[in-house]
Amino acid sequence: MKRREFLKNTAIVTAASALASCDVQTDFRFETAAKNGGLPIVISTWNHGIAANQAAMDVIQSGGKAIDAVEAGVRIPESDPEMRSVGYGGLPDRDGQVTLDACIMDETGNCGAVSYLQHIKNPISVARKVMDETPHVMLSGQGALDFALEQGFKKEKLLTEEAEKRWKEWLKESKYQPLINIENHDTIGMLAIDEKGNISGACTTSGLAWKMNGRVGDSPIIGAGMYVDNEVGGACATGLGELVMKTLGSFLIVELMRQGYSPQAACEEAVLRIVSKQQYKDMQVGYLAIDKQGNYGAYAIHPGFNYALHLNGKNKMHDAESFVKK
Ligand code: SD4
Repeated sequence: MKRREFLKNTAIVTAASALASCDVQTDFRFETAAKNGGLPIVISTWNHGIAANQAAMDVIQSGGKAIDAVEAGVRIPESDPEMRSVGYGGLPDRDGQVTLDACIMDETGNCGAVSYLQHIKNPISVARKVMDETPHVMLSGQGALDFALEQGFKKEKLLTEEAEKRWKEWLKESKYQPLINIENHDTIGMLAIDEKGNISGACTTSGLAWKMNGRVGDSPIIGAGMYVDNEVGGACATGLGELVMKTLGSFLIVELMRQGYSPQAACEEAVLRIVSKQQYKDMQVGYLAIDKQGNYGAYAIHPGFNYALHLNGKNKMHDAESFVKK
């Protein structure tokens, strides 16, 4: 048996025993068929990924690098006040504060992140500055804001009238309950490979609406919300960050691909790690992955996760397969 098959079969046995020992449904099946891709490629989460992919692919097609492409791409939903879950216009925490998380990683393994950043419209560009201009990986809260202002970013009010109205309505009941697939435009996670075959990724969010003040999710955590290894591939996550953080999902997916899993099989295994141990009934997580050749994969806990794929000159939405079937 080839090593790759052996590893995959071992994973299936492990998965089966995990399921047998836990009270979870057992209609799990590996959708292992690789989704064939190519280069260059840009893939990103949810409907807002279409416009973001286009901005990223424009950078690549004009000879730019993947790292510049992913930054330019995710800035589009960040700057859009209609997007309730990313950047400007994002829904606030339960105290009415819009707090942003983002991370970015390039083909050399360099990375930067910000968490609990307030008042700055494009946290991904602050994360990029952390990567390029500091000896650190992550800045948080007031320190991240001070750094952004030093770097010339503008302090702005991010809570739009509409988001404030929604918050005031929420306050009437003040019930915290994460929702699955909110309106199909959640966190944006993006992965890209440029003409030179280099891989980069970005992830940015206003996090879960009505979270506790101070809560930071998976999106700025390198290896949780996003991870890239230029020898192997990249992965990114959306959904309930707590579930992603507990399993370090994006790092896991890249390491599985290093062992021979296809991007699709790696996303499925990462979802299985969650559902075999955690309550997942009302909780969504979606993963995207690409390998070095531009093959891609997507998988979620529940139906409803979709992603935008820019490949071979076409930029289209696709529905991801899921652990729970429709
Ligand atoms: C978080 N993962 O803060 C983010 C939110 C998200 O789809 O992705 N929602 O937990």
